[in-house]
Amino acid sequence: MYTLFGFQGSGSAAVEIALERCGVPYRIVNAASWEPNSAVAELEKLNPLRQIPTLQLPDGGVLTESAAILIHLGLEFPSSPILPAAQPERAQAIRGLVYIAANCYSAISIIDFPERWCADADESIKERVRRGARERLHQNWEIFADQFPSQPYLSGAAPGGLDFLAAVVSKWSGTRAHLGNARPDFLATLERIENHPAVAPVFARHWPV
Ligand SMILES: N[C@@H](CCC(=O)N[C@@H](CS)C(=O)NCC(=O)O)C(=O)O
Repeated sequence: MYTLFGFQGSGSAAVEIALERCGVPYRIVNAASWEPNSAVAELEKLNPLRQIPTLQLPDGGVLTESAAILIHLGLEFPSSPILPAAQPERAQAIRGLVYIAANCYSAISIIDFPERWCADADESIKERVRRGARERLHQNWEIFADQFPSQPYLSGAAPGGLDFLAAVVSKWSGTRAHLGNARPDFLATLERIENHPAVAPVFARHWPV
C-alpha cells in the first residue's frame, strides 16, 4: 500500500487527489516540518528535506517532489486521468507540472522561510524577501495562465495531475485574489477544478469552509 506523508492544507492534497483517481489503497501519515507533534522524525528518515508530499511506494521506495510523484503515478496507472494519454498534450502536462514546482511552489517556500534565503536577515529584510517572492509568484502564475490553455481543464476533458497541482499551489500567498484581477478566466478554471466531484471532497478535508 502507498503511504503519503502529508498535512492538512499542504501540497500533499494534490497527491491525495491523484491516489484517489488511481483507485489504489493508501494511508496518510500526518507529518509537517512546522508541526513538532507530527511524524516529522519518520518523515525526515525518508526525506531529509523534511518536505511533504513524500510518498512511500508499495515496494518501499520513496518518492519526493510533487511533480515527480504525479508523473510517476500517471505512468504507473496509464488508464487513470493523471496524465493525458495522447501527445502533444502529455508533454505539455509534464512541462506544466515542472513549471509549477520550479516557479511557483519554490516561491512559496521562500515566502514561508525567507531566513533560508538571506543570511542574517532581520524582520524588515525578511519582509522584503517575502514581498519580492510574492510579486514574482504572482507574475509566474500569470505566465502559466497564458501558456497553458484550459480545454476545459488544463489536462483536457477531465482534470489530471496538472490540474490538481495548479489548484492546490494556487491556494496560497494571495494567488487566487491576484488572478481574479489579472487572469479572471484562469481563476474560473481553478475554481472549476476545485469543484470537480473527484477533487472537491479532498479540498473540503484540507480547506474546510
Ligand atoms: N519541491 C517540493 C516542495 C514541497 C514543499 O515545499 N512542501 C512544503 C509543504 S506545502 C513543506 O513541506 N515545507 C516544509 C519545509 O520546507 O520545511 C515539491 O514540489 O513537492
